[in-house]
Amino acid sequence: MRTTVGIIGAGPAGLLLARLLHRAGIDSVVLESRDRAYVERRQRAGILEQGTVDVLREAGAAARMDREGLPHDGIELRFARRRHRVDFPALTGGRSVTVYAQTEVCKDLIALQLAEGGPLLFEAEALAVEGAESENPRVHFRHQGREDTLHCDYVVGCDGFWGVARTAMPEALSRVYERTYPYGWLGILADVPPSHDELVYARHDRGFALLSMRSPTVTRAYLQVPDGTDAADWTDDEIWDELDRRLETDDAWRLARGPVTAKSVTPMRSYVHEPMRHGRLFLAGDAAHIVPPTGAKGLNLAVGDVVTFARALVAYREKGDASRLDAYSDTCLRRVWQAERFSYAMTTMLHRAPDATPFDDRIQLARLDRITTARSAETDLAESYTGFPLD
Ligand code: FAS
Ligand code: PHB
Repeated sequence: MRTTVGIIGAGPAGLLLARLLHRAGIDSVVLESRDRAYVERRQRAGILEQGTVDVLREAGAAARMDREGLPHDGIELRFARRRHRVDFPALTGGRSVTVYAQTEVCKDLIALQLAEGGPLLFEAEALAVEGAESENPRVHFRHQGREDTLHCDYVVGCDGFWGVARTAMPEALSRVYERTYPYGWLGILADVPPSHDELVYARHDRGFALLSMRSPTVTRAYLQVPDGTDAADWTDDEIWDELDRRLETDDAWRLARGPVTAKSVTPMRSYVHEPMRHGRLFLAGDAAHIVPPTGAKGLNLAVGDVVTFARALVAYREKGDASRLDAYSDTCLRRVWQAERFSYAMTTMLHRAPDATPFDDRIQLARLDRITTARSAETDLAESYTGFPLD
């Protein structure tokens, strides 16, 4: 099998890359180890930055997002029973975000790829990447019980944190930066209209809580839980009771409860692998970096990486200018580290560590007080949340 760009992984990074390359007349093949149903069902991110929305529109993949996505002009910070709204357009000169689930983005891109794009092989597991330092790297993969090789000009590893691509980066050239957190998120989906029209991020002495949504009738909510928690240890009533406690206010606001249709625990990690390129092998998305979800950056960073790669490859093929390809890793890492900074700041400001002292509590409240009383601090949050410019 032969192609120009071999893409490992059909998450948002791999699928969007295939779409952008298709639109630029560059052929690619996507190898995905799981089946279509799994990829389309896997609950993950829910917030699209302005830049991501713009890219999906440019790629002709936004019809359903424009119909069903929920534009949001702000979020609410909640702490010490206080409520503070962060007005994105007012603080950023017009930027906002859109609530449209990652599952839906993937469904839209898969449908387009199968209808118009190059090969997208499900249940095709990449086993190894070879020849990254040569002009024709190869991906060995297993599909329908048979091993095969995909010969490429470039390989882009969009295979997530547990993928195979990153293992092909020479250890001697690799630098890893990591932080793990002593807590995770217990996330639920519930068939009940969201109790607030924007996302609510709550800092509470009992731990963090987030009220999000998937549609006008489906609530998505998260609770900070100790690392290693099993979702089955929490009854639905216990989850609603705890959300009620952590989202408490002084006014008449009330949390509406409903049937929980899914619950799972997500561990929290900050991780960056440098560099994001080795020869003809490029890493994009979670294959190269992980952010804790508190800043809603994961999916959006993955989009940023593949936009940078696609534009760089087009510049090289059309103008013979390799400078953007050569700068791929540095360009992405500058954006990645800003997202790591913001996600770490939101996480440490809003989550209560098991060994937190009264001093730590006060510092968190002081950080929140600063954001809610100083326009400069509030603007930094709004700019970071709505997204860093794509190159
Ligand atoms: P993905 O992990 O989405 O996709 C990688 C793909 O590669 C997968 O389909 C995988 O099956 C495939 N693959 C792996 N190994 C392979 C191999 N050897 N061969 C072929 N295919 C292979 N972000 C938020 O903003 N909000 C959230 O609430 C949120 N929740 C999350 C919950 C979880 C459990 C996780 C893991 C992440 C969450 N994120 C969240 C972050 C998430 O949105 C990621 O940033 C996003 O999925 C990254 O997209 P990709 O880089 O495409 O990687
Ligand atoms: C979500 O809706 O899944 C979501 C929203 C905001 C976050 C994380 C997750 O920060």
